[in-house]
Amino acid sequence: MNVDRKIQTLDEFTIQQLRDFPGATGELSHLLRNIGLAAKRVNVEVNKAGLVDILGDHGTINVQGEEVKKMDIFANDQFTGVLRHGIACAGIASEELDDFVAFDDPKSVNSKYVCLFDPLDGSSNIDVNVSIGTIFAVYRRVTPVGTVTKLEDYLQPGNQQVAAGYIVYGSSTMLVYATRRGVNGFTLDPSIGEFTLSHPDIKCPESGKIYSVNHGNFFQYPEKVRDYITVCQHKNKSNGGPYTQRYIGSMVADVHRNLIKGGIFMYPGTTDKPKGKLRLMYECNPFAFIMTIAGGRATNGEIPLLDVQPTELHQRSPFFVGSSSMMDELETYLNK
Ligand code: AHM
Ligand code: MG
Repeated sequence: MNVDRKIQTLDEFTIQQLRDFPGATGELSHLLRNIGLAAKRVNVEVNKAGLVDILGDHGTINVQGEEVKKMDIFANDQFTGVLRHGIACAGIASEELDDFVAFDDPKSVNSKYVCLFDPLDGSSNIDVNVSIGTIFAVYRRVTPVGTVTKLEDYLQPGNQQVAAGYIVYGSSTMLVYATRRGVNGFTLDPSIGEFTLSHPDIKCPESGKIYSVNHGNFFQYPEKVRDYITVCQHKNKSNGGPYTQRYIGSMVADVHRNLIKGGIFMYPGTTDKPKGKLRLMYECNPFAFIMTIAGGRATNGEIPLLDVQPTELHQRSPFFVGSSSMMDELETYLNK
């Protein structure tokens, strides 16, 4: 088979971007390549999930007090493994691990980046063949290169992210990542086993018609959030409502769709869980960064999400993210 040279692989793309920065070391390209590699391995297993006995609860409870599926552990091992053995990552923090892992081999301590990730988000959807994903955030460490990383390297506000991205294992598998220069999406071409550039320079439409929220929790949401949701459901000349409600229950798939089509995704606090469900460091922050670079916005309901100073690796946060004009509309209610 002749490879069509119009295609651009993830590796080629990141290396080409480097050329614009003569002083760049290429570490970020390496790191993204490693993430792409782990994603391909996870993708193979996710696709086989219906065939082999890798489904089901692993029988342990993770640090969030939730049941862990086998695939969560497999994905965690893949991402941790490629980053540990690569040359671009000094340490990781994962939804599946209580504490961060500071790599202490000579290559890793000389790396300048740390990576935080949720290896398999929406994993309860695997059993029913619904899209799931991986989410990651990359920060430049604040401790000196040459030493092992410390907690302060991981507890940085989202506005310090160097890159963030996600992989959606769906009808096709896509890797989308953002740096300050833009957001680009790559679709896995299974025939050559490469992520290829399919969605260059993604911009989130300024407005949209989709709102995504768990309606089952409606009566547990703060009144201001309920008021906004009610507005979404009504005819409204100024915003072209009523909007369409779409909620998959896999944030990666829900926010990916809203990023491409325009929309708003919300996981507010509830009376039972005032801080909501989602984790700030490896679920909310990466999407807030991606959406902001793409022209949208994100808030925790009080301040821009990216400005939140984290205090714990696994802290939760209410989360609202989406098209800029829908976020404006939401905020008129939140600020009332
Ligand atoms: P997980 O990390 O246990 O997979 O949970 C995160 C997922 C998100 O992908 C999704 O948006 C949310 O949980 C759905 O939660 P709910 O069922 O409460 O609406
Ligand atoms: Mg998750």
